[in-house]
Amino acid sequence: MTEEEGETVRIVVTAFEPFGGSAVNASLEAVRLLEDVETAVLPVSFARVGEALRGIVASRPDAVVCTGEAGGRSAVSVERIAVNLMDAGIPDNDGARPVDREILPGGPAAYLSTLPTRPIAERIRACGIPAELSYTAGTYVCNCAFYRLMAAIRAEGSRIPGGFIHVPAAGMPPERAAEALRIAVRILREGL
Ligand code: PCA
Repeated sequence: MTEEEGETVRIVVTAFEPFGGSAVNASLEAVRLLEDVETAVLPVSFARVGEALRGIVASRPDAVVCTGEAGGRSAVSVERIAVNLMDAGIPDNDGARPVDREILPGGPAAYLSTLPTRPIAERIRACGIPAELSYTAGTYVCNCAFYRLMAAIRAEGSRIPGGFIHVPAAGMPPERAAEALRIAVRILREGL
């Protein structure tokens, strides 16, 4: 479809700024290489990331894929579940370090990704890039962003696909991580 036919599909892919004393974030290095998607950089802030995501969802995109880097993982992790818990091992970029706290007090215990997670992981692997389905996005800001994204989509009464993909913090070249994200975006476009 062409733009003239009014069928422009808006897919927003977010990355995170560096945190924890690092000068770079692998998600940002990868997302910078993407073409034909809208991109946004999220703050590594428990307090501020929700507002940023609500703004993105309120702009009525057709899909939102959040990405972040995962230390200690060597494969692209297609996350399936966000939990209503903050347990920060290190302070976020605002100096906050919540422990044993709910993201949304009284909110649902968890949200599931509405991305086609299994096809995404399988297609990335088929292209020779290590990828896996993951059942925890941790309890730091990435999980919080994933949870806030799904809550925002729900609050808008929207049914758009949304979810989270972790790329390895180290050991995977940005172009390879970007290729994995392009595959995810392609699958989303096929389904929209
Ligand atoms: N990774 C962190 C937060 C930002 C990022 O890129 C995480 O996995 O929670």
